[in-house]
Amino acid sequence: MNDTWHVLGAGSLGGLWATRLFRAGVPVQIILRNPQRLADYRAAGGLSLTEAGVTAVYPVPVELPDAATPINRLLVACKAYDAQDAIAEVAPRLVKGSHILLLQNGLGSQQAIAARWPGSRCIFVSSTEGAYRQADFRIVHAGQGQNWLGEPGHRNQPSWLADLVTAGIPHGWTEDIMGKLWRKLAINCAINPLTVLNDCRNGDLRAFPEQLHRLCNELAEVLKATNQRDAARGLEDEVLSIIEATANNYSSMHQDVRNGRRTEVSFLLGQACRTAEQHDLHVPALFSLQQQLQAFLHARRLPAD
Ligand code: NAD
Ligand code: KPL
Repeated sequence: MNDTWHVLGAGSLGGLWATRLFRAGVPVQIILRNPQRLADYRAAGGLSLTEAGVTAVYPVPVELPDAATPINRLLVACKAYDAQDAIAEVAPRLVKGSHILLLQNGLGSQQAIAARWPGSRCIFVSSTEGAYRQADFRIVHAGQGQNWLGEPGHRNQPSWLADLVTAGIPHGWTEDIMGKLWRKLAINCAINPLTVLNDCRNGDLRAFPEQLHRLCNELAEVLKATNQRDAARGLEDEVLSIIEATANNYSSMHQDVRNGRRTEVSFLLGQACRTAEQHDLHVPALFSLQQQLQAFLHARRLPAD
């Protein structure tokens, strides 16, 4: 069995995982999109990771999607809207029973991937670690956090979790990965769009207690309708404490918009609104937020889905 970790997406989170695995001596191979990216990577001299102000460069091996080696373990670290297409490019190399780890935020892309590649085990990951790209192949580890891993309907922990221990990647195996993903989605829906529409830091949302209250109530109804009662409990309290704990930060969606990048709105607020529709829920605050956000994105020529 080939135990190499293939990392698809050498951006912020993919780079953070790949460098930590590589420096711990775990076999890892990054898959870059095309020959141009390969040339850029070679020119950069490897992948650099800055942690607590200290930078080191790691010559993590790279390859193209059409390389010949089979893939047993694939870590997909692309944005949710790129993940399916990216996997399709390496799909002929996936061996039967291979494991695909999906790091995407929000929901929707994971289920679509699990349905499209039934011959692989899809492990969903909910990450609260923070990383950003200073430049291409230059990653900054900006926030400590946790990676929850799980596979809906499966209890068995994969043996490769030992590699995460070796690499010092914080993690926990959970039988309730859908609850973790839904909870994070709801928190992102309550906070991120409002920071975009008001062009503000998370802490500035203290000025909108009634809107937050309405949104959290509606999000809790959506969670309950999709059998996520535990994830609905205490949602507003957690949203308010995250606003305090991250008061000086700009949300990830705010940063995407400010940098003219596509957001993952379709997998966050879009997913919440689609789920509400499927269950005939009356959620006026969520729909109004979605409409305002879509108009805002259209006006800036950014995709609204
Ligand atoms: P990113 O934009 O920094 O990195 C994505 C990478 O995927 C880019 O390097 C891009 O070139 C690459 N990519 C896209 N299509 C590809 C293809 N076909 N083949 C090869 N590479 C391809 O994104 P990120 O911030 O690392 O986020 C990845 C996912 O992790 C998102 O869903 C995000 O919401 C989630 N997440 C990120 C963080 C974080 O702190 N960055 C934290 C939690 C969750
Ligand atoms: O996860 C976040 C993000 O910015 O995406 C926070 C701000 C913690 C909650 O929405």
